[in-house]
Amino acid sequence: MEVTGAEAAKPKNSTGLGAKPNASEAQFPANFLWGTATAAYQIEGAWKEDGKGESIWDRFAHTPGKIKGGDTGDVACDSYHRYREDIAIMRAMGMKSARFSIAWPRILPNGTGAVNDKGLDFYKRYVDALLAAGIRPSCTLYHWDLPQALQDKGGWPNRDMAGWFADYAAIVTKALGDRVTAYAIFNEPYVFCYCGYGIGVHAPGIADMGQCLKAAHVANLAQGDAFRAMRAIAPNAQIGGAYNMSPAVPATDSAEDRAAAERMHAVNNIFFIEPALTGAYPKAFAPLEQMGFQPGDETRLRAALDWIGINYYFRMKVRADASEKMMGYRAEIPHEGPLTHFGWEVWPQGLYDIVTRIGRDYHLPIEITENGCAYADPPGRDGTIKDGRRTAYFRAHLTELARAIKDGAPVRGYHAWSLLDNFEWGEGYSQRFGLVWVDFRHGRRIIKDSGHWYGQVAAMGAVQP
Ligand code: GCO
Repeated sequence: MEVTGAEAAKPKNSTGLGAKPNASEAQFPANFLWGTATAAYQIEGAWKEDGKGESIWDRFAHTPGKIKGGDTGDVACDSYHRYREDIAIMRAMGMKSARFSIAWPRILPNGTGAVNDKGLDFYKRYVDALLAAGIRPSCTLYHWDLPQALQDKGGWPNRDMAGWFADYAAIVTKALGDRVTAYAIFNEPYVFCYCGYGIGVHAPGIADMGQCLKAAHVANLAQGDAFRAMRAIAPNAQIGGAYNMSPAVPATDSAEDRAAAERMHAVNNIFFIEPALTGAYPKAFAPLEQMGFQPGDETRLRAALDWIGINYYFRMKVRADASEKMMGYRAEIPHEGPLTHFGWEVWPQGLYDIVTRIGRDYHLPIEITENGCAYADPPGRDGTIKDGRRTAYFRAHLTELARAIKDGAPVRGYHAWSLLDNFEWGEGYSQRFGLVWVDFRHGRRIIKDSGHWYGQVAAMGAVQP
């Protein structure tokens, strides 16, 4: 049969978008953790309430020209006040796990020193409400909102950050340790180092690769120091991390492009996993001197992670390029598959590819900590939101995930990004990722058709035809 352009664009061995999978091929384990993910700065609002200190994202978003439309997280989804409504929605959708993050400046307004009890109390109430709803709290300690006071002392490139972060992690684990059993130390350390210090499109808005490399090394030291501090307080907690990952596809079969793809895998996918599990950076990329590596760091870097979180959105095509002095490659999102509103290629097989590789390389339990898509489908006259493309996206990706599990990948949970439409960093509120529509003017929430569909998947433990 001649393969048409559309067919050709469809990922090989994947259901592609809109295809009807055979439900028997998309079953999940009985105790699979179905969940959603959010982050403090993106949903909470209350940016200076109850003693909270300023974060680098407050400062960045209040700086003219940094965020599309001049949006800020000052109010966001107002989840600081409406969290019980959010949790009721999670419960109605049959969720079993909720990824949320702690805003460091709510706990330590100046980053170190006096603890703000009102901040700790908020997260204790949040966790208790999740537990009362039968939902496992999955707590991310750092999803990018650094106390501005610590950035004023140099931020992540400053080696003192490792100790300050470990102290903060200990305070939170002590406060929540009897209620929370699942922690992610960081969310996407590659992104907050590269986008925050390397190219400046994220807070604190610094574009200096030297500072980026130093920040990456300090973040790895902080991951190790925090892991040891948390383990000492909560010996039975599941302590891991959420890492952005894209399968690195060589642009051609040449040796140069294949080597470039491996360098990209080292830099983009495992730069914060290898040091934790081995004490050493990936051989494909280890600029130790530029990172400020010191004797003894190989011990401090170690963190015997209990699980690995994968944030998957798209694959990357990688081409060797000697003119790119630092990494020696250029990587781009291909446009062979359909594109989301954000312009990201929809490539479900990429989830299969990265999950099977990480499972094979590390043999640790995996949770999909983020996967989702931006589409702007608005409420119809009948008040429902017919976001069929988002349902097709999740159906195709979950089908690939079920295939990976069937082929032996140790995946125990999946968190859709995101529960709510929310503040999408530099894009402000222009990119809607939620299973739930948020009316940002009045705070109203409406579960989208995709959210109802996802709830049925969670109830059935299978992707329905
Ligand atoms: C990330 C962050 C999320 C984003 C989501 C969509 O992966 O960048 O964890 O905060 O909002 O991924 O870009």
